[in-house]
Amino acid sequence: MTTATELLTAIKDVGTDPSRGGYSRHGFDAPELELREWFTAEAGSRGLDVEVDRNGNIWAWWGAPGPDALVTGSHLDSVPGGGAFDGPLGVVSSLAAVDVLKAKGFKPDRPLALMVFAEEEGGRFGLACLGSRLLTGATTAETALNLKDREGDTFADAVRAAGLDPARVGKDDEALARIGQFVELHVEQGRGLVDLNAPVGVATSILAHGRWRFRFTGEGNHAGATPMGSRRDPMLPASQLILSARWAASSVDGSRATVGRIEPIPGGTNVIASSVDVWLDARAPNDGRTRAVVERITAAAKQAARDEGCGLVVTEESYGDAVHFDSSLRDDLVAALGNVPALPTGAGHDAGILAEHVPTAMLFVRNPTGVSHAPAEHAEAADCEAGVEALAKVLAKLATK
Ligand code: HGY
Ligand code: MN
Ligand code: MN
Ligand code: MN
Repeated sequence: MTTATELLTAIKDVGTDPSRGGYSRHGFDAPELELREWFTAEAGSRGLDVEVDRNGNIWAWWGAPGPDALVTGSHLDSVPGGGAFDGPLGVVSSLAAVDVLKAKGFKPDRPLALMVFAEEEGGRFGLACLGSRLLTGATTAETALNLKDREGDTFADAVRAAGLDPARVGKDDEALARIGQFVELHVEQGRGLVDLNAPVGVATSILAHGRWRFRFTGEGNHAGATPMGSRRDPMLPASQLILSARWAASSVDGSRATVGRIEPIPGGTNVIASSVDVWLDARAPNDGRTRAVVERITAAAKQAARDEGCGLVVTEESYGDAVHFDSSLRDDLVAALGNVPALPTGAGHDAGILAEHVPTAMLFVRNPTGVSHAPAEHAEAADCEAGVEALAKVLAKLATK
């Protein structure tokens, strides 16, 4: 029997990022590949049969593969400079829950699989939940294969380097059809459970959310030799976009808008940029409000680009409507766990992508800092164990006929 904390400790040195702090583990990069191998060995040592699907998602089977399998899992990749728990906690908890069930002599009455999804954060290729989107067809193979990382390597290059065949990437009906129900355990990414004074909760919904790239084009020139009145500087409308994101999201109830990444080209201190890419992450409780926020920001950015004589092209890189998790499966979780709170989340998850196709539920583990996507993300060992106990109970209930 290994605890979730012991398993997290075993991987604590993989993918640390001294310059950013925290972890940088991205889809099919060296640290993530090391973690995938580690998971494969851990699953193998528990007698689970491991396979990798066409899109690089890992499945570890307890018993023969599907149909109507009960599947649990999460992801091992992180955002740049992320915390130790977002993703890995769900993966290690699935392994620890198998230990708990095996120690009790439990045998599932239906196929049971642990899953590790590929590139959930989009930290390398920009598109979140890439493994689950490809599996379900929410993203096409063509779109995915052409995505580029910051070094210019494509997703096709990355899957090839990981030993997969790019020609087989894409919607995988056969693999998807094996999932009867899906449960993802995840560290909570806000203060919901802290405020409710509960170690574990179940998810009700995920905000509608998406990512948009704003490309402003101006005129590259010399910082000293170009008079202020003769400039077409794309950093000006880019700045207006950032300010508008705060203003627009503050004016639409329940919405959030963030600019966390900006890339001026060529990026020299003494160079007026020739173009700037700015990525907007916008979220709200429903489609209408999310679209309203993005429209307000876009209108402000367009006006600012015109004022500076700059061009602007806006590209929607990903979008997903709000997710409301299956209420009957949630009732099953609550029946297995007793009186646990149910709460919404502003974060996206592979569970949210799968929810369109199969009954899906999530378990959250309390995060005392309320911080996520940053090194301060945390979960106490006792709460991680409560999460494992809860997951084991849920798996036992759902896998007993
Ligand atoms: O960005 C998100 O919400 C997620 O953690 N991928
Ligand atoms: Mn995340
Ligand atoms: Mn996550
Ligand atoms: Mn010079």
